[in-house]
Amino acid sequence: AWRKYSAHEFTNKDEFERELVRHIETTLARSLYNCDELAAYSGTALAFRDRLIIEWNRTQQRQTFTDQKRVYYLSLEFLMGRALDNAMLNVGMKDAAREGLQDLGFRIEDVIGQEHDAALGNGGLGRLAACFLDSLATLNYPAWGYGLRYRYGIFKQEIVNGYQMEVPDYWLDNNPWEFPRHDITVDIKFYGQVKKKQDENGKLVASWEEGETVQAVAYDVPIPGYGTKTTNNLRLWSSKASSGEFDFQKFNAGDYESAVADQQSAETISAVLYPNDNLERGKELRLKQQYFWCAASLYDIVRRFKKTKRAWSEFPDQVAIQLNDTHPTLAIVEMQRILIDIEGLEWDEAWNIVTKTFGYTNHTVLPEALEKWSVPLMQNLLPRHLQIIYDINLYFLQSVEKQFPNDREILSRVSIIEESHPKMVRMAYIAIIGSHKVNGVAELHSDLLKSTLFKDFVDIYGVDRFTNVTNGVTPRRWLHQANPALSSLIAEKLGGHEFLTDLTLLDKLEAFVDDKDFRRKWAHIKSDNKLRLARLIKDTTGYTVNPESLFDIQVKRIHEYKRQQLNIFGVIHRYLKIKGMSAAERKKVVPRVSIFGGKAAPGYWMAKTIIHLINKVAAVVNNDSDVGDLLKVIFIEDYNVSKAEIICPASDISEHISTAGTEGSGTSNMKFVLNGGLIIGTCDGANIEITREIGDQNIFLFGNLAEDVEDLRHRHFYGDFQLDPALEKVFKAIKDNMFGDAGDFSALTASIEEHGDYYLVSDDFHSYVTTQEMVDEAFLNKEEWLAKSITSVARMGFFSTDRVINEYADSIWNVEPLAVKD
Ligand code: 26W
Repeated sequence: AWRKYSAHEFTNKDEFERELVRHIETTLARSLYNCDELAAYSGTALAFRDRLIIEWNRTQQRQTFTDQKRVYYLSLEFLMGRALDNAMLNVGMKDAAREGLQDLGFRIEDVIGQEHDAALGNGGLGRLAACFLDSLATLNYPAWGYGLRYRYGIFKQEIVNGYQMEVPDYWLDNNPWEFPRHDITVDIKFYGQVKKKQDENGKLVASWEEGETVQAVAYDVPIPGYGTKTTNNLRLWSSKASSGEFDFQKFNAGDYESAVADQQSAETISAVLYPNDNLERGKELRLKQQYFWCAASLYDIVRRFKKTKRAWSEFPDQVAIQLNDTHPTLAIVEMQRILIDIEGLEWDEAWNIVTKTFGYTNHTVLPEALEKWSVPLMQNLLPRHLQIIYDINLYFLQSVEKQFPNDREILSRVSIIEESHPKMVRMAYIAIIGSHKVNGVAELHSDLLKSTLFKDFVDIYGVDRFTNVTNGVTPRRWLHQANPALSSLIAEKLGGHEFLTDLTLLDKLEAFVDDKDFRRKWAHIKSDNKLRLARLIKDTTGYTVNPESLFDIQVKRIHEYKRQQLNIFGVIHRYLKIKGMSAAERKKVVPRVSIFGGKAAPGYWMAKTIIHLINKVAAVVNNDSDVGDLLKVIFIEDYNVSKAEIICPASDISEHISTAGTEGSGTSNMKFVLNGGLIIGTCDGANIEITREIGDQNIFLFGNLAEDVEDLRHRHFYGDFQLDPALEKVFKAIKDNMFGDAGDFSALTASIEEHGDYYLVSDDFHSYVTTQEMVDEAFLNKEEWLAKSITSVARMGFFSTDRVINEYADSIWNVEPLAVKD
């Protein structure tokens, strides 16, 4: 009976055209005669949206009906990128759309290009959440994402005179992918006081009174699985003023301005994504965002659970909540508050439910990224939550004291409250204490968590609470969508596209490594992808690059620990070397294009200095006729998901060169290798497991190991520091104003020469430069290089988020996919 109402499904080109025209003429109220690319995009998006929403409705019905355990993924960031291409591929109607659009005179690529990226994230953590949603739906898990509907996503980066400028990213106009649910709202309270009250049974209970309320409104985004019937939901909360009598009274009293001001202040909560990556600044508005989103999401989850009329003890059998970093840690405290203050459970019973429900993923060991909130701030904003945190801490410390009766030190080390001025609440500790599993995102990272940051907690809880789930990427977006030619070539060899849902099937490619014809096609595809990137570079920077050159790419957030400075110093070294060569020697140089991209946090001065240096070096090198095509330096502005889809398939080599022990996992390393690029990298994050999978002959590793970092830093600190001689020459060139005013870069050189070289740039410089020379050498042997490229792709099966999600499902969430019959 359902089916006959789904009139807007289309199953072929003609039906697609019918739907497209219907949307253009009626939904958009446009005439076909003045239909531009933007209208064609909107019409196409609406046609596909109809399909998604039909499946979305069916999926939600099915999930409610079968009533099995669901996963809720709480993330402050979802870096989704564009949705249309993804919807077309997942629904499997892209060819119909291509032909239909062609009939109307449009190229599908141009239509797809009209869409604004949904950029509700900073970098790796946000994109990982988006890949997870794709895999959850593809694997038919009943799963919801919960996040914030920022009015402004990550800022748009413009480069002006070599400097980064930030422009607001207002992205919501005409966004067809979200559905406002004005009927799904939650009132969220802030401030106020806690009073003790007697309940009906005469028991003393805490009551959180007065304060201000802000309304959370749900916006739903459908998440289609690839080739499955599951379309899951991403629910994003938007803030607005509560429609209570509060503003009504002000309004009637003639205080119109202040009523409007209240409304604006409420809307501020979900206004903007914080652009800091790995730096916590302790701003009140950020804490408000976190509580607003956690409280709204939990209310929603609890409301759904209560409809089933089950006992509270069954909550952990119905609900798994995963915390994407510590940003949603308040959800633990809020859940405990709901259970004891509102539902009337005893503390222990409630706490048992909470810890069975939550899991916590840590993404970084950088100390400056660990969230701490000042006690006075929390006291003011969330007085009841602070009390509960104190109680969690009290019971926890009591049990630690029992376990380690003669150890005074451990109590202050593991206390949730840091005894500083002001006192601080350590969010990671709440997350550990309130979860049944804590995981890192790559083997080395998880090992470091256990041996350093969270060592005491391993002693307290045992090692079983701590686990590793190595990251992955979705092969749908990062192979099939970003690199359709390679995807088809692989499908041709493997006899179909099954590898897109079972990436381990790629291993069958190894049989073709020596196949001449296959190699030729493989090489062709790489060239085409490099051409595509060369066009993007021409269009956005004006520079012409030779696509025959070795494309060396480093795209990621700009951060000292990721060491873009090491890369650009290496580029300067290369430039100086070329300058010193005879014409005959220059003939032997392997032409190279060094490509950079990435945003600096607006307040991160050193990162901005690195961008500035890259651009100044580019200006000098690219205009030096001595050098010509032998070296080009490119900074691609406004690196984002849709640009990554063009960039990742176009690398010969990409750089993942963080100081050993600092990168949680890295995920672009996987995207580049999956697209047939090789890697130069340190023994850090998932580089180590990539090496294990693809073989160490297929990757260029260099640099000091994580186990040596502490000692090296210690030696620098005590004055045992020798600037690498080649790096010294690079610094001399900078100081001689070769790249403009040396004063602009003095903080950068000083951080290495004078301030202890915390990130070991000098220590790794020699090894980096010589490894780059090995890269040049290897690139000369085209056939060997191709063999490495193909072999690597064949061995990348492990790095699919499908594998990752299945691991979470088995070892942390204990959830099963929902079987769907056709
Ligand atoms: C509180 C400020 C803040 C903001 C964002 C602190 C930390 C973050 C994120 C954890 C930064 C991030 O994106 N981390 C990256 O997460 C990826 C997915 O697991 C990993 O691959 C990267 O190594 C890690 O840097």
